Amino acid sequence: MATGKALYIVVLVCVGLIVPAVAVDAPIVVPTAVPVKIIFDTDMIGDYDDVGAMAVLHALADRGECEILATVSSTHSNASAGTVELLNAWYGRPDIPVGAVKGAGVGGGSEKHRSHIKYERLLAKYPKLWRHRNANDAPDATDVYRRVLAAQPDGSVTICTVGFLTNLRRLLQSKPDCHSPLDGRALVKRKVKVWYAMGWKIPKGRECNIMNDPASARYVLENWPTPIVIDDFNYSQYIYAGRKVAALPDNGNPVRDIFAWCMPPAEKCPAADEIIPTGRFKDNVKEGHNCFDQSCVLAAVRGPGSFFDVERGRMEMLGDKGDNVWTPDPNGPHARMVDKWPRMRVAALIDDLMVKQCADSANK
Ligand SMILES: [Ca+2]
Repeated sequence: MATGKALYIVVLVCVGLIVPAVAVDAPIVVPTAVPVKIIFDTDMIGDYDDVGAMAVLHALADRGECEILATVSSTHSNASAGTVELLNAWYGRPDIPVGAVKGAGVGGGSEKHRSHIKYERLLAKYPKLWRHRNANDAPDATDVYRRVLAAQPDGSVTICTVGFLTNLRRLLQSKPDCHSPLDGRALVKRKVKVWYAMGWKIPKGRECNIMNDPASARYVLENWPTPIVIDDFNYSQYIYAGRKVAALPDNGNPVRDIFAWCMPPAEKCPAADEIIPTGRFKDNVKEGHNCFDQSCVLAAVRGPGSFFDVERGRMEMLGDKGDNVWTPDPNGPHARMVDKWPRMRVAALIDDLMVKQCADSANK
C-alpha cells in the first residue's frame, strides 16, 4: 500500500464502538457517524452468499445503520446485475444505482451457465423487480463508482467488496471525467474512508475472489490509498447460517427462495462441530451455508470492536495465479478480521438479519 501511516487515523467512538483491541495508531477507521455510507460490490455468480449479504445490507439499512449508495456487480455475464436490482427493489430501494463490469470481466459463461440458473429463475419469478437482464445492458460500474463517489463528502464512503476486484482496478485506473477532475486513485483517496474486502487466505493460500482475476487483485492491493480490512476465507468459512431464512414459507421472498433452492437438507449435512475442529472446508452443514459475504458486509457497517477485532499485518500476493501470504506485523499496512464473538454467535446474528421481512410489499 502506497499511503503513509499518517493517513491511518483512528477515530474512536461516535456510535458507541470502543475498540479495546486496536491501538490508537491502528490503520482502521471505526464508523464515526451513522448511517455508514456504503458501496457494495458483488460477484453474484457461483455462490449465493452474495444474496445473503444483500439481505444483511438492506436489513442494516432498515435499522438506520447504513445508507446504500450503490450496488455494483463484478461479474461479466447474465443475471448478476438483474439479481442485484431485484433485491434492491424487493427491499423497497429500487432507485439505488446499479452497475456492472464492462469488457473482459470474470464471467459466468453463457446464459445457461449452471452458476446463473438460480438467478435466471429468480428473474423469471419476479419480473417486475429488475430492469437490466444482464451485465451488458447494465450501466458501467466504473461510471457508477465515479458518479457516486464524486457526490459524497470527503472521507465518508465505505466500500465493501465480496467478489472479484475488477471494478476496483478499473476505478483506480479511471481518468478524469464529467463527474470529477480527479483520476481514479485521487478520487478514492479523497472520498473513501475504508475498504472492506472478502478475499485472500490467511496465513496463505489461493482464494476464489482473488484467483479469478489475480492481476486486478494485485493491482488494487498494491495501489489502494485508504485503510483495508480483510475478511479472509479462513475467518468466515466457519460462520454458517441460512436455515432460518430457507425455512420461511414460500410467499414471495427472493432471499428465502435462493437459500431454499440451493442449500441441501440439513439431515444430509454434517454438524458444524464435526467440521470446524478438522479444519476442512465444507460449504453446507446442518446449521447452514458459509457466510463469507454476510460477515464482510456486517463488518463494514458495524466496524472493529463490534463482533470482531483486527490484527494488523501485511498481505502480499505471490506469482501471477492469485496466491497470497499474510505476515502479522503490529505496524503493517493492512488489517484482517479476527474473532471477538464466537462464530456461531455471529451466525445467529446473520440468521436474524437475513429473515428480516420487507416492509414494502407493493413492488412484489
Ligand atoms: Ca461473492
